[in-house]
Amino acid sequence: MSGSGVTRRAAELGLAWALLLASYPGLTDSHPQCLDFKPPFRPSRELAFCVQYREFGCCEAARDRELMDRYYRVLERLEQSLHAACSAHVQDILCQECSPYAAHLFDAEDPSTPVRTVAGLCKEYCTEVWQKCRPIFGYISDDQDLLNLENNMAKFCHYLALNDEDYCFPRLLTNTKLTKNLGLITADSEGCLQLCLVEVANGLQNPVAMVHANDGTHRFFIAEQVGLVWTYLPDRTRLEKPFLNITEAVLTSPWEGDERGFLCLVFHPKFKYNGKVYVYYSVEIENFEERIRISEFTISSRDMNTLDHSSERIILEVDEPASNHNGGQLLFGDDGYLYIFIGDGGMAGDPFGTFGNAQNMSALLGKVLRINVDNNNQGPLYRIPLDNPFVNDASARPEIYAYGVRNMWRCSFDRGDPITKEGKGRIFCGDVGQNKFEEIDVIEKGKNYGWRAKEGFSCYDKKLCSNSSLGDVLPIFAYPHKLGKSVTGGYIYRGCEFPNLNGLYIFGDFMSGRLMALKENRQTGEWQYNEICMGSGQTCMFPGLINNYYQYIISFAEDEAGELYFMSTGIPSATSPAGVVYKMVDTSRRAPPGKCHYEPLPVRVKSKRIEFVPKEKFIPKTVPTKRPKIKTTTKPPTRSRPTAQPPKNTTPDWLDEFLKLLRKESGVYETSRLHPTSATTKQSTAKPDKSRKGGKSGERRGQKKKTKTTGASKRRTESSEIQNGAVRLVNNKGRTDRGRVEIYINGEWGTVCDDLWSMKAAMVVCRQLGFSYVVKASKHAEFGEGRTLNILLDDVQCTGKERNLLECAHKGIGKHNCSHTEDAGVVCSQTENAS
Ligand SMILES: *[C@@H]1O[C@H](CO)[C@@H](O)[C@H](O)[C@H]1NC(C)=O
Ligand SMILES: *[C@@H]1O[C@H](CO)[C@@H](O)[C@H](O)[C@H]1NC(C)=O
Ligand SMILES: *[C@@H]1O[C@H](CO)[C@@H](O)[C@H](O)[C@H]1NC(C)=O
Ligand SMILES: *[C@@H]1O[C@H](CO)[C@@H](O)[C@H](O)[C@H]1NC(C)=O
Ligand SMILES: [Ca+2]
Repeated sequence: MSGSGVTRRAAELGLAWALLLASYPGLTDSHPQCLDFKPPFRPSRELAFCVQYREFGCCEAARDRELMDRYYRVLERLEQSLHAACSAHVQDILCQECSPYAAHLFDAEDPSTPVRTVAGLCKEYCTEVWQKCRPIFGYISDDQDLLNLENNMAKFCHYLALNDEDYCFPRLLTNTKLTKNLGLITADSEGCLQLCLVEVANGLQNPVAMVHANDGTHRFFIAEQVGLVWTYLPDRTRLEKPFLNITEAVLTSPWEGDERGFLCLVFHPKFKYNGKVYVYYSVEIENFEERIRISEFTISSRDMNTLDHSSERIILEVDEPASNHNGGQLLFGDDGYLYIFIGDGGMAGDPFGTFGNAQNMSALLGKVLRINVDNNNQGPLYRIPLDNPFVNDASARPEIYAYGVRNMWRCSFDRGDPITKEGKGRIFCGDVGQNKFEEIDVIEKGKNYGWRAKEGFSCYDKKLCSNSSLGDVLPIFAYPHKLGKSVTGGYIYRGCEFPNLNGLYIFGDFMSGRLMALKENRQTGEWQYNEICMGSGQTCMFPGLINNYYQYIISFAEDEAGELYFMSTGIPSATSPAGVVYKMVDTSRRAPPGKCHYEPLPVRVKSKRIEFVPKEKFIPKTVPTKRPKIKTTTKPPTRSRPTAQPPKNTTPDWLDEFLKLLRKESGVYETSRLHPTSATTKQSTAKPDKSRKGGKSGERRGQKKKTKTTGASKRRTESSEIQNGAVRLVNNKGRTDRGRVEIYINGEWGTVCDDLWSMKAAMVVCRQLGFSYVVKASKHAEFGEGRTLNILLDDVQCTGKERNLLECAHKGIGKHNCSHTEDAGVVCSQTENAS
């Protein structure tokens, strides 16, 4: 990329920020934030001093105690005669550190200005305190600039005022805009819950699943549809050697929307003791016949981060009459049994046999199965749990746990409320619909979920549907295809970090990219729907958070601690590395600091670590986006017409249908404009129809139109064409303007030694990254040691005009007399006077 290109991009970014600020003149959105740049919380112990912030604020009891000590020290120094008039002011002023708006009050959000020593005070209040209690400031603050103004009230109070008048103390206490709904999830005018994201992993090829081992290590394992599983350490570094590589055995293709492939893995609940892992994938046997296979693998005895690839034992195989609807979920229940969620076998309208597979109890397709894989080293590979619902029905397969399902794509067990355990053990599934409705089901033993008699709440096969012995269970929720065309089931949030999300079932739609939530009303048993959108305004303006994601939501995940993630991609092809894993973040309230702390058990690593480098960016947004309104449908549709064509039948028919669908969609969603013309350039034999997958183009949700041009395909070329001399800044503070300097030379990233490291060299780096100014040339590994990398440059001497560090004088690539304790860094800035 040329230098002028970089500058232009920087200029655009600057413009975007100017627009953002212009559209929020009075910061109309409330933005609670603590001095540590994190959301406020409810203290875990009662506060004794700053009691007005005991329900919600930024102080734990320890800090409250320190403030009380400070208060008494101020009073000790203060003349006795002033105590009566001033002690309450001293307390109020000190306690603003505990306000949920502390970051605003202390002007801590803008890193280019120093954090204040005294909270921003409204002019009237400041005047009053100055007149009555002027000496207290000398005991509260050590800011000489402030104290020098002490004799001039106007200047003094001007110094203490905030640019944003709404936020000053004490006015902000009575500003209903700021206090209303404080501590609750921010919802926009249409009730859309505003959440934010953290990028956790990227560069993945259709990441279909992310699971943990439940062994205390807090590792996570991400599976790609091609048949690769990667091990990630809790600090998000990836291990170079795959956990599993069965790409040779897995049947899939690069065609967008191909549903075949490696679909899931799950760790045995006693994995820690037996080392067993189960996987679910597509295979081709002779004559192009296809099957799904459920296999067992055992952990390698030499490396706890890889499976023993020779240990595979096939537990179960099921013939797949068509290449779509392969199901693909494995879960272990609290009962220790393995639950398997299998699709109806494919094509449209479950056409096989007399009334389809899903209602045919002799078929395993279209079912939820439950088997016992414990103690299977001798004897049968699995056994039937004695209390399976159909063990006594000679005409039914004994593995069946529930039936009448179409293509359940992503199911989860509810962990239950963290305190009461209420809800524990419920199974939630998203069942992909035919051509009208997508549904969410709660799976119970022996129950019929209706397909193909019903789709959602409505009849699909009228004859079956009117049969009084159907006895089916309706979904807890269904949505029409106006809102999305392929549901991706999620999780009930039961994590620790975001108390407001507890009990919300969060799921999405693969086609429309919509994120959604259901919350149970425990009195009525009804499920209340809310859409989830990316936080607007300042909601996501916390360090390290982003507010946009790629549209094709493939799967959701929970980590070992119960925090929630999802995976999506801009290009839904099994060979396109455009997949990203996001962690969901609610900035309305966090758990009290320390509450969610855990110590992962150590992991012995035998392969190379690949450090995580986030690529996604926060995108300033100004215009709230409109979305179509939801209406829950309980009425049967006027007609049900299977529109799908058989698979492996590449005709323009389905493409036409598909394109129509895309065009229709592009009319509906302002936020998500698809590019139908590009779909004609791709070949496909698997028919996406209204099934789990399909689609085209790398749109992002939660992103402004203006930035739309940075689509997935462009990003792809960027990442695969890193130029020699490219630099990146690495730090653990989630900041983009500072960090350890890492440089890319001949295919590897490495560090730079700080010998002779100067502002001029730092200037070269900052300018390269689009910043106009350099604040600091940092030395001695201020931003941490890049220990996993090689030290590539030393004795770098620049004039400041070079395009990159390679053009400066240096000792030679890889030649140095340094250690990582000398890693160089920079602090850059867009403005001249930053500190
Ligand atoms: C996976 O295994 C195949 C051979 O079976 C090999 O060609 C490929 O390079 C492996 N991939 C990785 C990432 O190790
Ligand atoms: C039910 O499924 C079995 C196994 O696939 C098949 O042999 C049988 O013909 C089906 N029955 C009906 C009524 O379709
Ligand atoms: C209704 O379903 C039952 C059981 O599946 C079946 O035996 C019966 O023939 C069906 N009746 C009609 C009218 O299709
Ligand atoms: C490395 O060499 C440079 C001169 O090239 C010297 O200034 C510096 O002190 C040396 N550093 C160490 C750690 O030996
Ligand atoms: Ca159903």
